[in-house]
Amino acid sequence: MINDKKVLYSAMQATGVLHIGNYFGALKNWVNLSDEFECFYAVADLHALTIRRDPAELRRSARNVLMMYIAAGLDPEKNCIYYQSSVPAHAELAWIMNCFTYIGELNRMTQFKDKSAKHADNINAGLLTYPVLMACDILLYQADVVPVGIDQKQHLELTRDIAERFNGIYGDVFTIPEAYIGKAGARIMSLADPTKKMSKSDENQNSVVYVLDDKDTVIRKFKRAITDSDSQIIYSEDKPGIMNLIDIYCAATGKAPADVEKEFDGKGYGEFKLAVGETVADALVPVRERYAQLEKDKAYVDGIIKENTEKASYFANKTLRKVQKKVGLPERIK
Ligand code: ATP
Ligand code: LTN
Repeated sequence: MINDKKVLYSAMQATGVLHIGNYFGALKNWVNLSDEFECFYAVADLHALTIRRDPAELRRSARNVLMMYIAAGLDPEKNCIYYQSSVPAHAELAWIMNCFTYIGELNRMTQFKDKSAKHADNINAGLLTYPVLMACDILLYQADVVPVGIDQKQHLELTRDIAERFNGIYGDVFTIPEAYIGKAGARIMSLADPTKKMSKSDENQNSVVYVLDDKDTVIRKFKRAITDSDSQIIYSEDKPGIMNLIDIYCAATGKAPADVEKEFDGKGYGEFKLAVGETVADALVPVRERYAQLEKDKAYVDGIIKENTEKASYFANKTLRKVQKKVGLPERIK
């Protein structure tokens, strides 16, 4: 507990600029949590290093994610927004917790298996120990709840296992976190292949709608979205392309799929795609405007980063010192 509130922790990898899946599926839902929880949101830039990156591109995407947090409406006075790499306690605890995690556990992680298959020429140790660093992100802040997508649930279960193992040996050092599955955030699929999720790292730019895309680009991408050859707007597993567009429309308007079916009854795909494109583009306008302001105000953003890094470091170091003491590392002489 911090300030009598439960602690909430989440992060996004700095692997590219954010898209509407990140926004509607995660970020937009985070905005309403800051009254109930003491919230920490990191930009996971260390995690992004598991894949070879251009240094300038990594720096840009880390800054993009951080500013996007604020532009989406996370108040940086209430939410601690920071770069993971700026709080060295993450990397320090990760070494210690690596020694409490079994290779067998890490080998079983489906993300490791998927990413190893995708990057067969670079199966580095970081890819394997990725979930340990993620566990440390969470455990350092004694987080109670962690909002994550379904793909990260296995990592959260591992986090609990490692924390319980450590607590079993040394006493109650870590809070055992729970996955927080809030109001169902839509899982948004690729516009080019509605069986695949929309992803930052997708090479096909037309399959992904970025939060910073301008109105014309958003509309053009939706016009080109892959659908079936039928013409009825029905929410059905048999029509994954249309189902995805209905989900996106619902996420942008707050409507239910049944209402959307009624609204577009008797209308064609062309009209529907245009409506989705316009609605999404309009929903993104305030975020884009706020982002543009932040881009101009470097001093303001830098000030936020400095303050929040200090706040994060304070809580992280408290846990790290406790762990170091428990395992028997020498006390640091100040
Ligand atoms: P990458 O391509 O690098 O895997 P990503 O676009 O899948 O990136 P993450 O950094 O893994 O994004 O996820 C950040 C957050 O956004 C997570 O909470 C995740 O659940 C959510 N998210 C990512 N993609 C989608 C999507 N297509 N639909 C809904 N939520 C999503
Ligand atoms: N692995 C997560 C990003 C992430 C995270 C975290 C999420 C890094 N550290 C801590 C929650 C808590 C992802 O790929 N979405």
